Amino acid sequence: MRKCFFAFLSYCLFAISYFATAQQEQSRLIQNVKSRLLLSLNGQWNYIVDPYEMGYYNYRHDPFENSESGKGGFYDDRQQKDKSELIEYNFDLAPTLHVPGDWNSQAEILQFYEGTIWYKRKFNVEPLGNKQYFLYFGAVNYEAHVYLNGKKLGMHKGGFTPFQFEVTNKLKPGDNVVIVKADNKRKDTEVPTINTDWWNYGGITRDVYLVTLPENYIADYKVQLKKNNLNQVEGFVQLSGKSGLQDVTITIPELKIKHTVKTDASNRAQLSIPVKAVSYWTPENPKLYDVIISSVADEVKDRVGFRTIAVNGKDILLNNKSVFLRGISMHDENPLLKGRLRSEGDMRMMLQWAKELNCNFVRLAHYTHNEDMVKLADEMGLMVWAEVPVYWTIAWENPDTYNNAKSQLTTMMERDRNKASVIVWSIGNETPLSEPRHKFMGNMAAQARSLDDTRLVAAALEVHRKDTEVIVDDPLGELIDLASFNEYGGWYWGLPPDLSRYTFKIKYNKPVVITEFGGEALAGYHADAETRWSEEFQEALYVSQLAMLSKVDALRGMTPWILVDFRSPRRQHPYYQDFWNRKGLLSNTGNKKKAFFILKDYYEKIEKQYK
Ligand code: GCB
Repeated sequence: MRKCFFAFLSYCLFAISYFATAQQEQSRLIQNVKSRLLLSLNGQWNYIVDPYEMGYYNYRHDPFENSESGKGGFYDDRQQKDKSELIEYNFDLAPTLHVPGDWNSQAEILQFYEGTIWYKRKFNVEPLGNKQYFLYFGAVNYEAHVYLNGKKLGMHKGGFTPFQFEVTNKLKPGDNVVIVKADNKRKDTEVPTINTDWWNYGGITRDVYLVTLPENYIADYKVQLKKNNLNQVEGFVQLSGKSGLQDVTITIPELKIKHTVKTDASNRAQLSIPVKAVSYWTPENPKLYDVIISSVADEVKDRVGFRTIAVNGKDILLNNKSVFLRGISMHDENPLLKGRLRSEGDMRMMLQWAKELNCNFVRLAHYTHNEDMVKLADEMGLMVWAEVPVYWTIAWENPDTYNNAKSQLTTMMERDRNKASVIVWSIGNETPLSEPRHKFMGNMAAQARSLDDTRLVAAALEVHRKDTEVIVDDPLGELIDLASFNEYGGWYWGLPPDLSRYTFKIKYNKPVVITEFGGEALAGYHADAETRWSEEFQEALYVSQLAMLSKVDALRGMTPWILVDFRSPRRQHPYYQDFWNRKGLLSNTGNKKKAFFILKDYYEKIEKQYK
């Protein structure tokens, strides 16, 4: 009996672990996917809104996937064969949504929708025997179950990072059907958790591709300057599968570099290449070099900038020169569409506004933004603060929550490891002090450091106050590179004229970067500077903040909150807000508020000082 029980137990454990692995997406993400042979699956996808998840669960609320026949779910795309057959859905008659794009901004009825939507699209392919194929998703918010030709490929959680499934042996010549169940229900153990100050846009929000690769393709690589060394490129090339020992060549024609190395038993080659006469990447000179990586079977091209970033005492050093981070925070949202940024034009608009503000830095808050955004920052000369959605009150003691956060951090860092613009990895925002949180965040910091020693690690911390002292002493500050914190003087505490009385007490001898300050104004609403919600109030707040912050000796940057008004369910005032957080320096229609010009002038002065 006992034996029987143990056999049963070990069977269960095996089943659970098998199921857990089978459910995961493939781990090593294709580096620089856009440079590959792609079949774009963007465009119109049919969709079914499914608030009760009846396409996933049967009437006993058991998943169809687990039932004996495995039949009945919407992933099957069944066609009615005879008139009497009962099928209570039909993708082909269903309306369509554009991919990439959130659903909230595409149909009025979906504006507040949180739950499951099923997507379907057909594509045509003639798979070749000597190629490998992957289905690649730039991002789906939040939980995605992906099916190809009625079979489950797997599941992915996390609304802002890419994932892929190998489909080499699962494609059919001719028509193929991909179905995605996207579910954006908020849950307290997820990352982010249920409470955020942004819109929970659902759906397939970023590009979808079928990627064709040769067998033994170049899966991943890193080509960046070594830490603190302007004359040495360091990195690696990782080939897929069982590539065997072989030569890999890195060519940077403009630098006259052609460097060949051998892969080892794990199909990996380490790189260490001396370089000279490099035109270093800076915001003023966003120089990118063509880099070509080739192996026996494959070749991939990238455009890479070379720069170093470090801190020394109170200074931030870009290529060994002290810089001031003239930044602005932004969400991944086009206010004109009331939805996620969908195209290069949308992204350029946002970064161009930052440029007009005289910025050299952007905080891509509060989660991983589109890879194209970071590429544009590379091209346009904007340094980037990249962040994960560890925001406010995460389930600090839940191991799955930690693993999820860690995996989102890892994926972001792997995706963007060759982008010169990214100088800071942020592990979270305004996380409240407690022992479990400190452990969680300490592990996140260690993970970030273990993956990349060439960039800074930071987080947006909180402050507390005693009389007129603003105190920054969060123990997490010891583990990160910047004294980076949010403070809402003049809005959530004090009024703009009071700020001149405040001073900062900062525990660490590190460069100070104010990751948020700001206040709300409804564009076009004019009154005196004492009247909240007026442009004049916001303007006075910026004037007072900048005067107060200028007294901080170690001030080396800021990313005020925020470039443009953004949607948030927490912002309920029917007249001033109407579901918009109005802290933007631009309105949701792109009008510049008065405070925009205060910050712009301030940055102009700072730029001259740091020339
Ligand atoms: C914060 C948060 C940010 C909010 C902002 C606000 O501290 O980091 O996500 O949107 O304040 O407007 O209150």
